[in-house]
Amino acid sequence: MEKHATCLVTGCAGFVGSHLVEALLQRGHNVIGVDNFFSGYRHNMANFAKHPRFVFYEEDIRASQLLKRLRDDHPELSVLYHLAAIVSVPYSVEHPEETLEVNLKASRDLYEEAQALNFETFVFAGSAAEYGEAASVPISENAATPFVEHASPYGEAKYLISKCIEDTSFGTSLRFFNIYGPRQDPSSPYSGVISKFLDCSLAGEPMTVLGDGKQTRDFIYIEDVIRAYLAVAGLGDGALSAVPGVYNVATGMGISILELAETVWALTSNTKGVLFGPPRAGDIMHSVADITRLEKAIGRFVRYSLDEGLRQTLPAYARATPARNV
Ligand code: UD2
Repeated sequence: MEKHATCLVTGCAGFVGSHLVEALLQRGHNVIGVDNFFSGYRHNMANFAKHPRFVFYEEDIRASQLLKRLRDDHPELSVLYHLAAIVSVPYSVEHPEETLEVNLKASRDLYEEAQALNFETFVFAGSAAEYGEAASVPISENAATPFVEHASPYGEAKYLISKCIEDTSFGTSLRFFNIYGPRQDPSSPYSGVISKFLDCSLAGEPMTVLGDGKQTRDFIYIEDVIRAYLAVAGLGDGALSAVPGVYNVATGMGISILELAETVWALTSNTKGVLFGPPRAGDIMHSVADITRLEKAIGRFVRYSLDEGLRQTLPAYARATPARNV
């Protein structure tokens, strides 16, 4: 019999969170969403805000007794997807205390409360930033150790929560590399490079490559990310029980930023090409994941090549973008 769970998604108005909510609702689950619109947008929830199996709470994850109050309102709540965070690495460097309050303290409180309330699982949005500048690629999960020098409070906090998960064997941390897809916001100077390249190309502007463009990244399409999210909570197509542990989520294939620009250029018939800008402070050179551990646990979860993923993403950037701050 198909299992129908009640899931809490923190950060439900964000790029990834909103895709996760949609997928859970499509599969018949109930979803409680929490967001404070610090970096998420109400328009990201347009497809499901009025869905009968979705309930929204405009709350900060630092609010006292948040999980207990939600559980009191929804006694069947048993799965926690924790995506809410300060997501900008540069912002985290400028605001270390606020970052540690949200990404570390509030996250750890939620994790401990979920255990105390006997949740079935807690799925955490970890990051490739947990590895700092890795000694070699592809990067396996064991490369994150207490001795890694994190370039930002963002990376440090993500690592400490993943470590709690590893040490207690309750829940799952998914260490995402570079995610892309529709709804990724291209408007900030630190937005994901794919969202910026697509946005510029379709607006007839040149793409800006920061540095020499030889730096590599491992880009994964949002639908493949969601497949991993569902599977590790036992809500995917395969196993019906949660898969605890810490796992990389990526494709295992690296591409240089220059090659990425060429791919986008070919796909969009951009006539302006690229400009070169100064390298970004703190940029890491190579970031490509070893995904063997997650493939062993949930099977093949990467279905989109970069070219296919970009083709799926393109129409979302071609449409007139709605006002972004509503
Ligand atoms: C990603 C994550 C970040 C954190 C980090 C950990 C995204 C959007 N960000 O940062 O949250 O987890 O990994 O390592 O996934 N670039 C250009 N032109 C542009 C914008 C960027 O050349 O207009 C370059 C940039 O200098 C970098 C590469 O593209 O070398 C990727 O940049 P990014 O901001 O998309 O992602 P990254 O890997 O810095």
